[in-house]
Amino acid sequence: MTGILLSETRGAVRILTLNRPERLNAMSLELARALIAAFDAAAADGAVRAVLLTGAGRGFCAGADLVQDIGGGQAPDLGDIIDATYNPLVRKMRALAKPIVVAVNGVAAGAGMNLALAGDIIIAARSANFTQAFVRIGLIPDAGGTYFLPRLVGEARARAMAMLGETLTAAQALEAGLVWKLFDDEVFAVEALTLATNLAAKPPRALAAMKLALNASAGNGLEAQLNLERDLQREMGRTADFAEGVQAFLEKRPAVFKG
Ligand code: T3D
Repeated sequence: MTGILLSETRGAVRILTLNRPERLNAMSLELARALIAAFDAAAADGAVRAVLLTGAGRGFCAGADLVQDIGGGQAPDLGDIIDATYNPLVRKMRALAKPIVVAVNGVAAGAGMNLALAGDIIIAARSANFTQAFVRIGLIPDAGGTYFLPRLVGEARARAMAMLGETLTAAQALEAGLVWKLFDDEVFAVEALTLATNLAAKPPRALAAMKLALNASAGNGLEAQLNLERDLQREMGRTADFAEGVQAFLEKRPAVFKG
C-alpha cells in the first residue's frame, strides 16, 4: 500500500509505517484519521495478532503538523482537532486487544512522542531522540502525555520533561524508563519485526487480558485490581491456550497458542 500511512502484514504482524518522511512524519489530520482507521482494521482482522508502528525516513513523528493544519491562518480550535485525532487514536491504541510495538526509528517530538507512549512495548533506534516539544510553541503535552509521562518516569522527571522541552537521547529515554530496549540503527527494523513476531506467537487471550488489567491498574486501588486479576485469570484458566501451555510444559515442547 502507498500513501501517508503504509500498511502491510507479515505473518500475524500488521506493520503500520507513518509515511511523510519529508515532514518527519508530522501528524496531519489526514494521517491521524488514517491511523485510526488502520487500528480499527487491525482490531477487526482475526489473522493479526500484533501491530508494529514505526516511521519512514529519519523521523518517527515530529508531532502535530504545524505547517499544513495549524500554521499560518486564524487560531485553530485545538480542542476540536484533538477530539478528532489524538484522543480517539490514543483510546484505540490502549483499547486494542492486541499488543502494539512502537519502533521509534528517529525523532519523536510533541504528540509524536506521546503517540509512542500509547503503545505497549516501545523500542528505539540508538539514533532516535525524544522531546516534549509542546512548551517550545506555547502548548501543554497532549495525546496522553500528562497521563503517560508521570506514570512511566515519575513526577519529577515528567514535570521537567514537559516544562523544559529538552531533547532526550535514546540512551536517556531508556534510562528514564520511557523505552524497553535500544537497538543499533542497522538492525533496528529487523529487531522490531522479530519482537513483534515473537509477541504474535504468544497467547492472544492472555495478552488482551493483560493489557486490560494494566490499563485498569492506573485508576484502581489494590483491592479492585486484585479482584480484576482474579476475574480475568478465571477466564484464562478456561482457555485452550492455558491447556496447551500446561500440556506443552509437561511434554517439554514449545507451546503453540491459537487464542
Ligand atoms: O491540536 C493540535 O494538533 C495541537 C497539538 C499539538 C501537539 C504537538 O505535537 S505540538 C508539537 C509540534 N511539534 C513540534 O513543535 C516539533 C517541530 N519540529 C522541530 O522542532 C524539528 O523539526 C525537530 C526538532 C523535530 C527536528 O529537527 P531537524 O533539524 O532534525 O529537522 P527539520 O529540518 O526541522 O525538519 C525537517 C522537515 O520537517 C522541515 O521541512 P522543510 O523546512 O525542510 O520543508 C520541517 O519544517 C518539517 N517538520 C518538522 N516538524 C514538523 C515539520 N513540518 C510540519 N510539522 C511539524 N511538526
